[in-house]
Amino acid sequence: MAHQPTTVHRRDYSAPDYLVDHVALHFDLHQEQTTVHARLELRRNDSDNAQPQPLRLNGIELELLGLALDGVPLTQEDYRLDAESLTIERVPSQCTLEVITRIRPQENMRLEGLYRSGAMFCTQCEAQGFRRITFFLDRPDVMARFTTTIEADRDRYPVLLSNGNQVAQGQAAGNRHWVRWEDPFPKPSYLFALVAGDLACHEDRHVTASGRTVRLRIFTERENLDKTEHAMACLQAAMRWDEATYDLECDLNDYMIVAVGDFNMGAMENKGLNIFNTQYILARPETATDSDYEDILAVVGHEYFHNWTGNRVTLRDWFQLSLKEGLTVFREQQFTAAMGAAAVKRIQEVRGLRAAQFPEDAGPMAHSVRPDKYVEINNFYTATVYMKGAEVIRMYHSLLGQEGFCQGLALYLQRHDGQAVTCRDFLMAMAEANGIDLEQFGLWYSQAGTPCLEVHDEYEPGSGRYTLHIRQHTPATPGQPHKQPLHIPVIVGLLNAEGHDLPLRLENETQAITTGSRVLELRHERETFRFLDIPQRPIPSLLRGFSAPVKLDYAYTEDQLAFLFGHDSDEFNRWEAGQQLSARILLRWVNEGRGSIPERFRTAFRRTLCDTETDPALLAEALALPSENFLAEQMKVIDVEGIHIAREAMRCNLAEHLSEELRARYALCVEQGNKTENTAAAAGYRRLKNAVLGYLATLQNSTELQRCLDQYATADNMTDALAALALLVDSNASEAEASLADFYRRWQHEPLVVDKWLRVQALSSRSDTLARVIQLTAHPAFDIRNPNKVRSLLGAFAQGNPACFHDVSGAGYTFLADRVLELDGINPQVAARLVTPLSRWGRHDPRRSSCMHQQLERIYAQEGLSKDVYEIVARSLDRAVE
Ligand code: B3K
Ligand code: ZN
Repeated sequence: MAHQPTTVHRRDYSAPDYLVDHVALHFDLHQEQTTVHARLELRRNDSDNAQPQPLRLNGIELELLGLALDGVPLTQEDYRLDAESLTIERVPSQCTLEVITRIRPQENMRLEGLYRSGAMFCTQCEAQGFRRITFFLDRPDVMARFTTTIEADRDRYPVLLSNGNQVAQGQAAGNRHWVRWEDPFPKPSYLFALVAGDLACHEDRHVTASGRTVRLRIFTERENLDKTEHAMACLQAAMRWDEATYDLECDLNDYMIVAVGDFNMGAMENKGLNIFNTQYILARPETATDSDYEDILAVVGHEYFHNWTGNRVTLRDWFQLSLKEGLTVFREQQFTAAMGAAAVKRIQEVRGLRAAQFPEDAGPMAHSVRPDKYVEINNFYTATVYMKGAEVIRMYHSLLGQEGFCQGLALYLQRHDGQAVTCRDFLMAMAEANGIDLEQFGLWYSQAGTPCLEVHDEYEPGSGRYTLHIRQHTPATPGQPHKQPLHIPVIVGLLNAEGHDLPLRLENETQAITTGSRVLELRHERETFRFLDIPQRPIPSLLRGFSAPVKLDYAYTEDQLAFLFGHDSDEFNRWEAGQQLSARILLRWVNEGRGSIPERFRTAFRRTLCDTETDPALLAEALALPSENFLAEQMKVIDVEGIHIAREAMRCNLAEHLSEELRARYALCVEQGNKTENTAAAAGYRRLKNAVLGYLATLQNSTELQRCLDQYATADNMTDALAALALLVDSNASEAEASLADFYRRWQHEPLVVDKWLRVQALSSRSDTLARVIQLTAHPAFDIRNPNKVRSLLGAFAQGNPACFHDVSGAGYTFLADRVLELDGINPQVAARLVTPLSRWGRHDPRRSSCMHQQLERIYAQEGLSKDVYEIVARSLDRAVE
């Protein structure tokens, strides 16, 4: 690395020197180039200051064609231009600046700013893409009213969209036309959006609680119009839910969504004009799985909820990112839970948190929910900011209850509507609306690392006293050697020998809480809670619903875990006990050599398998063994092979012993699935059926192989077809090739289905997987410029297939580093995501860790590395980023 890119620090924040009241944009879109004419109405922010600051506008890779101040053209002596900005030394305290720039969207492979996806133009401005469109005060605390005129060829781009309301349109010379949009709400530039294309539209409407009609439109390429039903229903459901839950209505007459095939992330909440990755909009049962349907509900909801938590009230600076993201993820979680299967949702959230955020918090990239510094802000759209951020919001909710939380949110939105604010403003609103002190709670924003709770208990039979001792401890993280105790809500219940919740009365209380659970609030390093009138030694059910993002250490016996797995009234903790129990056995096998499966575990597993009362989707979660990545996190030095072998052995062993029960359950799921009309119920049966099929396939006999082939051949939905295909690919059976070829032939014209075809091969545990992935990078179906393809093939391989990626030869690491370097010249944002698995080098055995380290060094030494990749690699190698 020739020079070190600069680091931005949170402590250096200062208010903008200038504000933009209004901006008029005119886009002239052509195939080879686009001209952008911007008219900025500027005002000095510090007008009392006698020494006015120069006007400095952000701008990257823009060709400046013209500049005029209050109508007077400026010459080169009047301004300074460098690679990232345009500076004018003196401007009047109120003025109009006109800027004409030329950009080349068709060459934009970074997919930031204005770019092309297929035959259309679209934008992505968050976090700092707007500065690639025109010179601007591209920071979230500068909120302007936007008027946008788009001019383009009438045939190629009949649809021209931007934020707000369409206010005018007309024809222009040369078969061109134009449309003008006006956004009534002031907004930061990161929420600006533009789309131009030959798009089809699915239109519907929503009548708000107060009786206003909002026109809803989802735009896609024509061939995808038949896949927008579900997304539309999700949008309407989200609108109703936010009205019913938080009394928040859509504030626009028009709400538009556009689905594009080339997108760096999931979706973007641009005001009134959301732009989505096609993955989170398009679905038909034949092309999308049940989990795709669920993801669409979550992401459509998420972007809609941002309209209040993010857009109406926005961020002062990018360090506050979790203010909108953590809060909006939490709102999305509440919404999807309300739409069905709350416990399954919670399990998946916690699985995700443990798979992505816990390792981040324990590695070189560890940062707090409100980070203190960054080199490239796009690197901080992390699991910590999003997922741990949502857990922080959930803890407010646990402490305040739904009503108190609602009051706090209402105060926050009312107090800060139209403003750009901080995480602290949110905390103050929550505290004031509820009349409580949340100062200590604020540490959740500034302290990185996953706290650990060590719990001990004592029971005094004579007096009926049961005592919980809880000690909290947060390990050091880079730059934060010492941690302070946090304010942590721990929801607990106590089970008697029959498995029922005991009434809970703490010392000094006159009445017991009879609902079974209660919130214990930790504030000090050590806390003691003494419960009275406990008739017998109870089994504690701790951290119900995963009430805080912490690790729990309580010396459960395996019998107790099996008991909780069978009886806990908290569905999350039932699942959790099962996971802890199987993890315990598996880790024992890894460390001490394989033994037999304890009878109590097999019995518990059988009971789950034969349970016909519980939601089948929940049973599927309970039958799934902890992932290899989860098990890896529990080890000091990760034993990749040992974990893989132990986990496969346990799956086989369970299948061999319970093959009758598995077959019966498979048949029952098929039968029940065929009978039901209800799509959610049918999805539940499918999930359980495919979990069961996974066990049966480990038997590797011809009956089970045939079962997979039959399911693949007869499936009328993608969920069943893909589940069977994945098992066939894993099985090494000769038929697998034919199925893969069949799948590709059938779906090669559906990019999202081709993504699944790539992913299923990248995730295969077969020993030739790396060779196959390498081959696939040369297949016409793969395109390194398309982020979905990169994530499906390369991302899935490096993150989701530890056994193959960590092949002891180190070939997986070299391959990944090569792809990172190749992609860095094309799309740095996606390249930086791809490098993350290498950053965990410190967790592996000496041989692997030195191979991984070597590849990081190789990337680091590359000339002209992007800021994005540089930052991740430098931090991973512990090279100071100050
Ligand atoms: N706010 C966007 C993420 C933008 C990422 C920029 N690198 C999507 C979301 O969280 O809703
Ligand atoms: Zn978001």
